[in-house]
Amino acid sequence: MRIYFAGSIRGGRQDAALYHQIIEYLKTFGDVLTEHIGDAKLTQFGDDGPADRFIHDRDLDWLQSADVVVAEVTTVSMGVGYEIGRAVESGKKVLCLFRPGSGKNLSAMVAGCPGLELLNYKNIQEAREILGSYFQKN
Ligand code: 6K6
Repeated sequence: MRIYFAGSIRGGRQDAALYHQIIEYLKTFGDVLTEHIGDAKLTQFGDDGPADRFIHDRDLDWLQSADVVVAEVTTVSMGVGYEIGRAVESGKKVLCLFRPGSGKNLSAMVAGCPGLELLNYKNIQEAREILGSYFQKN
């Protein structure tokens, strides 16, 4: 199972530790292509890495090769929204995870999209339960 995990980078890194925990759990179900999203050293400001065009093309290649896209959508991120749209358009299975108690508002373009599954959770324990039953079914 090839899993593409999407989480905010330039949109803000306040959930980076949670992304790391989700990714560690996802690794029990398959290969996570985007493990770096949970790297605490990756900040929203770092611009000493590869060029944007390289990142875009590489990430889209990974996304197109994935069996499933799991997106943490609580921290608003234009890149994550873009990836979700591209994945839905390509007919990929897309699971979005959102924390309603975070004080953030989820875009209607994700909340109202019929091409994806959206599940609310409170903490990493609930996220693990959701992911466990999702990967049992899919
Ligand atoms: C590093 C630090 C600042 O900018 C970077 C660029 N590095 C990226 N490396 C890998 N994937 C990226 C990068 N920037 C965006 N992405 C992809 O978009 C990831 O797959 C994330 O799911 C999503 C994050 O988008 P933004 O808009 O929050 O950056």
